[in-house]
Amino acid sequence: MINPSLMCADQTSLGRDLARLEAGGADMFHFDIMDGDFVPNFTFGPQILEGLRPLTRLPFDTHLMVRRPERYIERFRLAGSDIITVHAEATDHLQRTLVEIRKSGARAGVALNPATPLSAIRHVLDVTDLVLLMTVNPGFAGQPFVPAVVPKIRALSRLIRRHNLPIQIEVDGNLGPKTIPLCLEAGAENLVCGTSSIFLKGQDLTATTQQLKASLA
Ligand code: S6P
Ligand code: MG
Repeated sequence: MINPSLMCADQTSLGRDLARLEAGGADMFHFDIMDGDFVPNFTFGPQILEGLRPLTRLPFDTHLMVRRPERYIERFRLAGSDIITVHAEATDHLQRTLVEIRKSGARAGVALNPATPLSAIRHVLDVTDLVLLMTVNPGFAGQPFVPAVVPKIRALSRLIRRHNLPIQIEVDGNLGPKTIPLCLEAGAENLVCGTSSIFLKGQDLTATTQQLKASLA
């Protein structure tokens, strides 16, 4: 799955970039929501998703980098999110939060920072549809890849296969020509793509998305 991160798009022309990415073969769109507290940056609110929702039928994948994300599930679901992912580090009641996401009608995702062990989600896998393993520390595009996450992807992939769980592994952060093969080989299925692969300076978004798709085929 090719999942472009809209925070890397031209912020004055999100609708235009969405169409270019879809034309290149994007499978879904990744929205990074930041609260200036859990991570030291700000991005979109639900109005942006609501505005873009009529422009495409592709799923909206919402990555909440927000403290106490349980407060915003309904807002982002109503704005058009198909997947809502919360950080295990950001909520006191992770199991309840994931159940609430499913109840809203969205698929429930849980994200882990590079330093957070897999044991943090061991007991919520039955209420999880997607696990997002961060390969950078969240907050910004264009950061260095954390290689220690690769064995974590492999361990999660083994766990999922061993128990035959219907859970997708998503990875996010500095995914480019060198790091994508490592993540795929370890078992990642959903690639959040930013400035390391699709949003390349001066290059056409449709072409870079097509090239990435072709390189994965
Ligand atoms: C980071 C955010 C990500 C970035 C993505 C950018 O906090 O969750 O989704 O947008 O990592 O990609 P890149 O290739 O610039 O690291
Ligand atoms: Mg993200």
